[in-house]
Amino acid sequence: MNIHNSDSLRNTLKVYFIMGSPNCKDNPAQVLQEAIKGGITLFQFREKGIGALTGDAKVELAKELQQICREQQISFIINDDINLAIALNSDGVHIGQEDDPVGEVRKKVGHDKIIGVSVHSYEEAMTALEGGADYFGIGPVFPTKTKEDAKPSNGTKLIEELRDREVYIPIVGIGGITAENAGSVIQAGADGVSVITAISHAESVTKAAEHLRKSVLNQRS
Ligand code: 3NM
Repeated sequence: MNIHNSDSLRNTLKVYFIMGSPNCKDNPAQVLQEAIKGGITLFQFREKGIGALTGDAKVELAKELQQICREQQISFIINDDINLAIALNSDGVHIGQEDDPVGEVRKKVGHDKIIGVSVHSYEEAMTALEGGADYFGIGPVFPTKTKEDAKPSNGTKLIEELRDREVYIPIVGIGGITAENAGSVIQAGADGVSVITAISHAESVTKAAEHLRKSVLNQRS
């Protein structure tokens, strides 16, 4: 996307909601609409875990959620599935270390798309940066039960290390983040927070998103 230091991407990353059907108690389209009403700034479709949809059903849900994002002018990012991201012309993709190298993904999706990369060390961060990542996802900051193969939580150490070493790419923290602890993630140097459970499992999705948004916007990084 070539906007590594752009304020527009930093702002877009502030309240970053991720989900797929296994994360929702209600209909995912309704959960997304309520989250948007509460002020999320970006959405990632991540159809993973027990009961995750596959094939046509996954594609149909992705299209439905993308349409909602389009109507509400929220960027729509797809987790891992590069082919789906290309087929749907999504605004971007988020990839992990086990996926194709960033440079390969960049060639496939083009320069106008957002590419987010999960990184767990300074070395992984440098490789992703050289490959053309637009932002990093760093976690798990706090313990999480949502990702089965999540690494042990590591607090905000890597976020602080990257900022200390003058790496200014946009960063979001992920893993166990709530409205209560989001402030510490921003204070550590992140531009935004990515959450699944704190919004998708809330009794009121809209209020949870509002609450998280307030916590993030009230902090100065
Ligand atoms: N990635 P919750 S942790 C999708 O550490 C994901 O890279 C992580 O869910 C990482 O907000 C995680 O419910 C799960 O803790 C985040």
